[in-house]
Amino acid sequence: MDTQIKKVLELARAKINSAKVVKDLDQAYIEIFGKDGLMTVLTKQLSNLPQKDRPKTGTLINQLKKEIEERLKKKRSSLTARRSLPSIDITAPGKKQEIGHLHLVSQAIEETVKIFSRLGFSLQSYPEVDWDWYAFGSLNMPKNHPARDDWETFFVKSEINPKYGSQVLTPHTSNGQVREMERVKIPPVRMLNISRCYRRQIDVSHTPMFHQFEGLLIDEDVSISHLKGTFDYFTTNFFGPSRTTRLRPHHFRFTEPSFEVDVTCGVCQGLGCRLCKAGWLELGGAGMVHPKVLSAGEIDPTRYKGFAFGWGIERTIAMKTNIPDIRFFYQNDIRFLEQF
Ligand code: FA5
Repeated sequence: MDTQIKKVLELARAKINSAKVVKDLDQAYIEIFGKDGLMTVLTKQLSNLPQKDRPKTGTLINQLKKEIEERLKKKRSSLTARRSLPSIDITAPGKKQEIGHLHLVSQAIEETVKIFSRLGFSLQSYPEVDWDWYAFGSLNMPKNHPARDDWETFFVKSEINPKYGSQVLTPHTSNGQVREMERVKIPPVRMLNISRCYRRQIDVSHTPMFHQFEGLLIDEDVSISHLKGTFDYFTTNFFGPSRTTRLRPHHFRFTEPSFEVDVTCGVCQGLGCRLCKAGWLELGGAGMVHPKVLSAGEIDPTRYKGFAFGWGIERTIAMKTNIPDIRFFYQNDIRFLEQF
């Protein structure tokens, strides 16, 4: 009987080892423990043994059964673990990598910097959270100016500085004007300041966060014709040669005289259409730097003059590409962004 037990172990081991998939193992189980299986036949033979030999042989058969069951269990878990590994189909066609690109606002910023750098303007960066003094006070805006209204400007909870006042999220890039004068000290100044700005506004042409680019040029003998020439250079380079600008009288506290700058409409080329009504679209504000602002920056207004302008980047792009609603820029809809 001992030899038979050894033989059954050998045969069972061979069957278990040769199983390649779980189905093979199920078959091996039947061949070992099934109705006519190796173990079943072996166990039946126990009754043919003399009574005295039965307990010892019975124990051996039980040990054999346990060992075989253990082997089956191990093999089953190794086969199922292998089955759950991801299979790689090396014949499948490869997936093309999508190549992204800069957001259209970033593209416009890069282009704007390039155009103004050809005129000698250097890019500067000033705080987005700034003191009331730089955002308003130094720009000749009195304490009761409507731009300081809570509904227009985001105020930051901070200590009040005796000289600079409270802090705000800059509502425009003009906060860079006096900061740039303080940095350069002695003109000439040719600054381009591009930054995020914040106002409590939202509709087709307003977003609570938007970008402006601010130009500031200070030197001796600077006139409005320099300002107009600078705009024409920018618009022909940015929008194409068929677009021109015009200056329309306006009022800002920090420029005198002040203008709104219009560009000919891209849809009707200045003839007048539903979008622009009279052929012109507004781009931003501009003017000759107010003597009080030069003084705030400790620049002698009797010797130096300057011009400044501040345009919204989102609206400038919308005018180039005829986008009807600037809120699209920040909805992160890939179908919109992929078009640019
Ligand atoms: C100003 O912000 C002045 N600082 C511009 C300036 C600079 C004048 C230097 C003189 C000298 P204004 O509030 O008009 O001006 O804004 C300028 C431009 O910013 C607008 O024409 C528009 O293009 C853009 N803009 C203003 N508010 C928003 C907004 N909420 N969302 C998107 N663009 C805006």
